[in-house]
Amino acid sequence: MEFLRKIRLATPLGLAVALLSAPPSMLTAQDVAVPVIQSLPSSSDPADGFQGYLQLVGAKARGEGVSQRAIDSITAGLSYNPRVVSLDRAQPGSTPGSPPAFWGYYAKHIGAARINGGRSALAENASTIAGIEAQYGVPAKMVIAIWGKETFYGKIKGDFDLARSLATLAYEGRRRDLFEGELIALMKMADRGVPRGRMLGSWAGAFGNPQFLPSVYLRVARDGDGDGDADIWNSRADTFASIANYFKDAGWRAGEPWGVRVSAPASLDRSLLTNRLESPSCPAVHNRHSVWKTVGEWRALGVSPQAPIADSTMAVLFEPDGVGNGSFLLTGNYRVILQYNCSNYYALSVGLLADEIAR
Ligand SMILES: [Ca+2]
Repeated sequence: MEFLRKIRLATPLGLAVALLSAPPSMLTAQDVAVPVIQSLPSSSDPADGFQGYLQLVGAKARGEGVSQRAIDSITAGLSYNPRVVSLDRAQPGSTPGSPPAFWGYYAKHIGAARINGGRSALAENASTIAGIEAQYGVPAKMVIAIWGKETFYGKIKGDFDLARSLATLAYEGRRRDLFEGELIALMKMADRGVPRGRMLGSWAGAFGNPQFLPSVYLRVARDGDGDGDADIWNSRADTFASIANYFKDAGWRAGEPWGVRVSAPASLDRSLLTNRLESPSCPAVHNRHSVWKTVGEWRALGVSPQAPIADSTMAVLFEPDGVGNGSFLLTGNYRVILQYNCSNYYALSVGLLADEIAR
């Protein structure tokens, strides 16, 4: 079996299946050993083929107009990083059954240090962030909250080589389309003049104060301080402008909150409020929200907002930990936070952190 296991690891899947599915009476070790061993690489190291794969991605990038110089600057000397793959495989998947409690998550991720850090950041950058709020129509507290949630106000940006991480994750193949596209986007960043030495970030390829992926950087990063460089690693003004531009691009409506805490009567029949439309994107997140109603309609059902919100605003009801454990009305702007990271706990934490920062 050891022999067959090696075949399975080291040969193309189709060949291994053909060999393994042959009737045992037709196979002897010698029958299969000669042709198979000749086609095997010298070891079953997952890094075999990595350099060849980089050549293929380089050719694709050339087809998209990336310069040879940028391709070389990203791929030269690159090696497969097994640590990135083990980190990726250690990611918790979605577990069936009841989701974990929101308030436990919130207490773990949004403590006094993050709230106080946000208040200080808002005060220290008051004039810069006010200008960006005026230009993009996105509240300063939202921009600061994203910065705080993503990198603890710039303290944890990651020092993995982005090219190496993205190339490894693309080659490993579990989500090849995503990571190969991001690797080519990184090459395009090099063509835009982003220095190779600045290209550091998380093991999963997100970088800088806002933890953008390369494709997001290309689409929404902005120069906030006017030096011609969208430096979201080192410049606060560039960071704030880029986060605000992300929100604006995702459809943030100025003057509308992300949502509000509400008190909702226990007698409210939640079964009549279930949303039966399947969302095309991350349905598990959206399925936990109710149908849309105006705030005025919610008020008529006895739902009472704890902060100002216009009666004409459309909102869904969300009770992450069930009836009596915290209720929220969420607006279209909550969906904008979900576009940053499609997780209810992420988006709700960012919204509540923003409100605490501005309190
Ligand atoms: Ca700049």
